[in-house]
Amino acid sequence: MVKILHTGDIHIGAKLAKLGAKADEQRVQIQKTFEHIVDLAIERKIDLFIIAGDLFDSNAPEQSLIDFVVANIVKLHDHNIYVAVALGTHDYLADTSILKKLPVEDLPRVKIFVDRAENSWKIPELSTIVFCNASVSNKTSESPLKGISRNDEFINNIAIAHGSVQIPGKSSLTDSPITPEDIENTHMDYIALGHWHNQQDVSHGSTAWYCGAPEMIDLDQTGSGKVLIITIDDEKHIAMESVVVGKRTFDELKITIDGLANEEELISKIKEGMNVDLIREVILDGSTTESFGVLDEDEIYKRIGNDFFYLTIKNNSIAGVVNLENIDDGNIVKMEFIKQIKAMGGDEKLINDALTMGLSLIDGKTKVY
Ligand SMILES: [Mn+2]
Repeated sequence: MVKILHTGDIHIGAKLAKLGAKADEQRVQIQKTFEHIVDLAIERKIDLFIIAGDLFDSNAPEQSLIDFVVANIVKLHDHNIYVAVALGTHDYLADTSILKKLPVEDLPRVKIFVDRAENSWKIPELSTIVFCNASVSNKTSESPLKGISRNDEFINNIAIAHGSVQIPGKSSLTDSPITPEDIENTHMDYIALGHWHNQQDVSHGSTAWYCGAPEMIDLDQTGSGKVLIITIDDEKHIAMESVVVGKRTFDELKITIDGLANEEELISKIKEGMNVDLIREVILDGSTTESFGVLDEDEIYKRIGNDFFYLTIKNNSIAGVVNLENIDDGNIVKMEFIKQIKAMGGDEKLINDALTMGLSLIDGKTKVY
């Protein structure tokens, strides 16, 4: 039996620019979550700890971050846990590669796959062999599973690959592509994948999963915040367990503004399910009614922004206007246009449509009922 913890895409040192003033706090959280995963591995008596690429966010992390990672790898090693680390697309193999320089060469239970010529690691104590090709570039059309095939001298055959499983229309051919056939043809017992930040099962003949980023690092991750614990028993039955380790979560909330009577109603919709560890992106569309008045985003941030870890509003809605007298914002072209269309007279709906089209061409925001 072998018990594996599979994580990856930790992105230690990520800039997290999209989180603005909250970026520092989340950067610290990424480290706390990594420590938590290490403690989980010790507590759960893991045999093999896998990092499937992008441990670091770049090849030039600060020294304190390197020391932090090394201390945690040593901790795992000293608890008799084998540690296998793959390069990713952010910390890929180059002269400047940070993973080449980690001072872990004296640790017999640690393997960092930085040598293209040496893509397997034999662990007789666990009757296990681990395969991994080092990523030499962050843009390649070569499959990271290239040339990997089963070695039956070992009971458990595990591969690590950082790349993009090919889904028609969704994935790029130069993004370290992995086809479903690549997965099947390796005949591995388990393939630990990294690169996608949402946890998912992509098994095809061989069992293969993306572990997902353990902590939120970008505003597109609804399936991050977890690691996988895989137990392969002596009969080769595989038990998969997904463990939540991340503190912050992300969600996207689409709200159509039509039919909302006022800002109060909009705020109560935005607040649904809120919590202080939630990063929420609200996307507004539709157009406001007359009673709604002018949407004041700053006011919303001021009132409920602090009830989330981070709240961001993408306003694609248009402001409905009934009373044309109220839209004099000093734009001469706009006011002249309104004057001339109104002077034409005739069918009211036709005039309103003409005003709506013209005004939205001028300022992109105004609709006339
Ligand atoms: Mn990544």
